[in-house]
Amino acid sequence: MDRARHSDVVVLGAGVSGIYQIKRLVDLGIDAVVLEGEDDLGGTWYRNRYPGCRFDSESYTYGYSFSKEVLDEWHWKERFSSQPENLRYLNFVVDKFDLRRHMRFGSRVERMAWDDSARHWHLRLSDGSSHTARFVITSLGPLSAPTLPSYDGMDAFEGEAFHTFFWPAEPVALEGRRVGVIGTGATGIQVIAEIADKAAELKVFQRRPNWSTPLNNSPISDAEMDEIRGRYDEIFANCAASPGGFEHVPQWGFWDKTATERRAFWDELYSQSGFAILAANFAEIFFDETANRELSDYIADRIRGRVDDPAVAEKLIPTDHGFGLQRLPLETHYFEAYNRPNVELVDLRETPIEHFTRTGIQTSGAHYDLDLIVYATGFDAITGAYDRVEILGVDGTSLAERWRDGPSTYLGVLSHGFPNLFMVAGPQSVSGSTNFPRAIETGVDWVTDLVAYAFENGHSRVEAELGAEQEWVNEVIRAHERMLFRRSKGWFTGYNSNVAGHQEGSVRYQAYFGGAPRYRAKVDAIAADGYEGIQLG
Ligand code: NA7
Repeated sequence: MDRARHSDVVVLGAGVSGIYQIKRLVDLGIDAVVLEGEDDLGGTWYRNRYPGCRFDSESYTYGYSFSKEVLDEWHWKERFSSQPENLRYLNFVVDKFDLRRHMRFGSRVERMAWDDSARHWHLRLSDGSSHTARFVITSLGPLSAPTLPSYDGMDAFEGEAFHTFFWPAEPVALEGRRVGVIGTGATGIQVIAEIADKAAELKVFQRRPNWSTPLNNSPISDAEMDEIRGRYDEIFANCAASPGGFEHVPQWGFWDKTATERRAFWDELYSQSGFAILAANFAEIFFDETANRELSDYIADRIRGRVDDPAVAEKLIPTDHGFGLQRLPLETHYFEAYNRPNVELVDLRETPIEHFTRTGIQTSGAHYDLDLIVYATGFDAITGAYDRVEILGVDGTSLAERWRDGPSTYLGVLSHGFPNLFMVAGPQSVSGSTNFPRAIETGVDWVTDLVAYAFENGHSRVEAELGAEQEWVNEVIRAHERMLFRRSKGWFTGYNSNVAGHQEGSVRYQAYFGGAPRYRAKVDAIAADGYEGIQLG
């Protein structure tokens, strides 16, 4: 039998958080390795190669803040950088710190079981090999478990078909081809806008429309980049002080303005870039239905103003949720795509998909002949990546079972019954609700300090206390229930029509919505207090 390799710490995943995590561990001289299932590093930015894939966060707020050298040397070329550039950036960081030698690619962990007598995790990889580790840190990513619909006959389709997550690395021909895209979330909206003028025909199969506003991307010149570099301390301080981890900050005061003043303010925000319209808006829009309704009406008018056919415009306007109450996709000429003669919106609420055929998709209204079908159908978000590994804790308890009705964590980092397992960007942390890298730096730093503390103090077993965990879950629930989106059918509330238990009517408390500053204050206070709520043995 294969002898298991051992590392003091195993990090799962070489994406944005895994890269920073291994950097911190290596700097402390801790024996650690990253196991990555893919053939190379990059996580989200390695996989999602679909046209139009890019940041919705300002590039310079998304990059790592931990290294002055990286900040000085890296030039972001666009305000919202694209996937190829983002992957280059991650490779640049990894090469700069020579981190690749701490990463094992093609190493997908299928099963991990806690051995309470040996006080280590036993990991089994898909190639049959084993690994043991005192501590396991998961950097699995919140959006790394793609999901497909299950329509009859999907396998019978003889053209090309793939999920956006698996868009091939080699160029995919679009010219002269009839393309169908299923899904109009953040991904669908990016890909549709980008390929509308490239495909011969584009059919968009839309179930529920999403609100979407202009990204307003632009290049970053050398001079601008110099100015950004000079401002990095301020930029990161601004991000740290804002609830969403952006430079945009919401303000209370909706009712202090007249309706005319509010419209003028929104005109201004609509022409700004990124999430300004969401995150620099009146705070009331997240809590007060009347305020949210007025803003939604404003955005609906904007959509009407951009789509030539009024009937199509109405189909693109959400009626089941208010603006900003699901993850807001940002777009570049998305609505104008529907003014093109080669683009057709197929409203699945009027004419549902009945089944697939060898040559396309049959709805209740028509048959659509297609050469390529793109599934932009989203992810089993936040907890899906955990469910896809068999994780067995104390007494063989399965994490997937324990979380069947929703995750239960202490601070989004630990889960009772699963000692020495630390999650970076885990469920019920702020990473699902804020500018991701800003949140993961908090998570990685905190986990690294805890691991170092355990080693320094000879603790070989670190477990969340059940009572402390329940209190945290209650805090997560309270923060969630205050917000208008509490019943929205989006991925950050755990909704996914294609995953059992995540469908309409189930409420899953997936992320902490109390804001990044409050989260950071909380976890820092707990660390300062000798890790209150955590049993160290
Ligand atoms: P999302 O936001 O979950 O969107 C998925 C889309 O796919 C959404 O429009 C769904 O419609 C649609 N969908 C899902 N299943 C089906 C079926 N069975 N039939 C028709 N349409 C379907 O995923 P994204 O990838 O766009 O975005 C995820 C995150 O990735 C994003 O926030 C970024 O941060 C990166 P529905 O709304 O369920 O009616």
